[in-house]
Amino acid sequence: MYTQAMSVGPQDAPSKKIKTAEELQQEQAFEARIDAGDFIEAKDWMPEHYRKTLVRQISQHAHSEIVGMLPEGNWITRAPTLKRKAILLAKVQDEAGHGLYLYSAAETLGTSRDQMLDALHSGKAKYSSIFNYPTLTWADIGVIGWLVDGAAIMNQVPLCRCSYAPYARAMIRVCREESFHQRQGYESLLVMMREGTPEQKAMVQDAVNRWWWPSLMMFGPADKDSPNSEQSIRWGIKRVTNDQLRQKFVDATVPQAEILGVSLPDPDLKWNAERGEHDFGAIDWAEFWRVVNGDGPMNRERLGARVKAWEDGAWVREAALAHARKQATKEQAA
Ligand code: BYC
Repeated sequence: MYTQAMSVGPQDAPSKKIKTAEELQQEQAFEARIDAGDFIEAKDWMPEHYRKTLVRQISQHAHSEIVGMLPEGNWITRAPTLKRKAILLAKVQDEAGHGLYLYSAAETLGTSRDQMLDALHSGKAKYSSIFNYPTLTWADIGVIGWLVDGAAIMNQVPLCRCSYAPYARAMIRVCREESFHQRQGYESLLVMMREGTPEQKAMVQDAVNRWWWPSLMMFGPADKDSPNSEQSIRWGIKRVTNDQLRQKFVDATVPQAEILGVSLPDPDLKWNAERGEHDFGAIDWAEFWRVVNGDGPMNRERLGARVKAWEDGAWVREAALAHARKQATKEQAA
C-alpha cells in the first residue's frame, strides 16, 4: 500500500534524486503516451508526482462534494413545497454519490479512504472555497444550482477527458447529474422571478449578489498565480486553464441572467466586441485566499460538521468491522 502525503503542491516538487536509466526510460515512455493522447490506467506505471497530483485533486474534489452537501442540506426541512423538497433531497444524495465515485477513483492510486478523510479532518486537504459561505434564504438554493453547479459543470466537463482514466470515467457520471442540478436551480429561480412576489424577487437578487463573486473564485487562482496548472495541463490532468474556464462561465451566464431578469453585481461587466467575450471586474483574491486558508464565514462550521459526522459514525464502522471479522472466522472454520 502506498502512503504518500496528502498535500502536494509546489512545496512537493518532483524529487531531485538522481534517476536510474530504467526510471528515465519509464518516464520517457509515460510522457510519450501522454503526448499521444493515451489514457493512463491504475495498473500502469506513472511518475510519482503525477500520482500525487491526482490524489490531491481527486480527493479534494471528493471532499468538496461531501462538504457541499451541508449548505443545501440546511434547507431540506424548510423547502417550500413537497416537489422542491424531493428535488433537493435527490440532489444532495447525488452529491454524496459523487463523493463516493471520486474517493473510489482516488483509491485506485493507492491512497486509502481513511488517509484522505484524515487529511480533510486535520485541515491538511482542501475543499472548494464556495462551501464556506452561508445559505441564508431559500433563494440561495436556486442560486447554488444555477451558479455553483453551473461553474462546476464548466470545470468538470473537460475532466471527462482527464488523462487518468478512472477519474475521467467517474466524471462522466458526475457531469450527467450536475446538469440536472444546474437546471433545477435555474428553473426554481425562473418560477420565483416570473410568479413571485416583489419580496421573493428581491430575495433572488440578494442571493445572486452574494454568490456571484464566490462562484467565479471556484475556478481557482488566476493562471499566472496557479502553481499547479502548467504541469497539470502538460499531463492532460486539466485540459483547460482556470482563467479560460472562468471566462467561459461568465460568457455563458450573462445571457441566462438577462432571461431571469436579475443583474450581476459587477459594474465592469460588459461585452467586449473586439475580443468576442465579456470583460469583468477584478476578483478579490485576498478574500479567496482567506477562505481557502480556513477563515471564511463558515469554515469552522463546515469542518466541525464533517468531524462530528465521522466521530458519530464510529460505532457503524466498528460494527461493520466486527461483522466482517466474524464472517472471515466462520469461513476459515468451514
Ligand atoms: N477552493 O494551482 P491551482 C461541486 C487551491 S464540488 C479551494 O490552480 P489546481 C458541488 C488548489 O487546490 C466542485 N482551494 O490548483 C458539490 C491549490 O492548493 P494545493 C469541486 C482551491 O489543482 C456539491 C491552490 O489553490 N470541483 O461541484 O491546478 C454541491 C492553487 O491552485 C480553489 C473540483 O474540485 C478553490 N476554489 O486547480 C454543489 C474540480 N481553487 O492543492 C456543487 C476538480 C484552487 O496545491 N479540481 N484551490 O494545496 C480542479 O479542477 C482543480 O483542482 C482546481 C484548482 C481548478 C479547483
